[in-house]
Amino acid sequence: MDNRLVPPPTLDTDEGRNNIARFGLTIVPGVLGGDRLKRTREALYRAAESDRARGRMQKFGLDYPTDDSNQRIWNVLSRDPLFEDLAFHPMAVAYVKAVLGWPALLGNISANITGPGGGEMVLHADQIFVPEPWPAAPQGLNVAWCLDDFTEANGATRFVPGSHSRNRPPTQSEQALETIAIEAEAGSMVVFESRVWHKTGNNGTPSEYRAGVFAWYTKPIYRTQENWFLSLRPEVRQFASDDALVLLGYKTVGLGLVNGASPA
Ligand SMILES: O=C(O)CCC(=O)C(=O)O
Ligand SMILES: [Fe+2]
Repeated sequence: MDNRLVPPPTLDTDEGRNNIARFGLTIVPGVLGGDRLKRTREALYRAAESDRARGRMQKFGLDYPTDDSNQRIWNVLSRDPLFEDLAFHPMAVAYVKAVLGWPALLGNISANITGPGGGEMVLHADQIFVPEPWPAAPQGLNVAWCLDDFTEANGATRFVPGSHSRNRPPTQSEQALETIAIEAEAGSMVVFESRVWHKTGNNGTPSEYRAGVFAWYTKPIYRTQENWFLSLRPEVRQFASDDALVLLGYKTVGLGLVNGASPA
């Protein structure tokens, strides 16, 4: 009997799809490495530092209201082209197509940095806005890019094993359920479907920061969390691939039309 709660990392996409069906998630190791990982990490920490210096530091609605210890950097797509490479990474898009179907939308791509003493987040499922009863299939997919190692100690995302199969959000009393850390090396992608109950962990380390970039995709009937038409840096659309235009809502069928036709 295989009692694993978190599947071992795999580069095999069929195995990854099976992992998502069975565990709610899969870990893809070493997608970013070497200089690319270093530069992406530096770009994120630079954006975070700039937000702090300009008094633009933000948090997330699902952080506890009394806790400002985690820093959210919204819409990283508009902060540096390196994040376009994450949002539209062929491996991420392949999982989106396999799990959600196509077309799909990029709801947002934002980062969460937790530092020493950083607090945990409210336990939630990302498809919180979907009216109940939930359809039998996930309505979204989150691709978490680990720019630092994600460890139990430094606040790795934690989840409730099997929660995706409950097909509903957690209740108040279920906030206290036991969670497991999703540990993954820097450069990994953690792909989890939108019904998984999860949260940022507590960062109990004296000096470690844990940066994750969360690319959130949905089926195309849902409104994007970020309003790309207002906030996207124009070059992203100008140089976007066909898949990226679909994900941003510029190339569309049936919904989001301009005078009855796809805008791009
Ligand atoms: O920071 C984390 O580990 C989790 C973030 C998260 O749950 C989210 O962005 O929806
Ligand atoms: Fe989440």
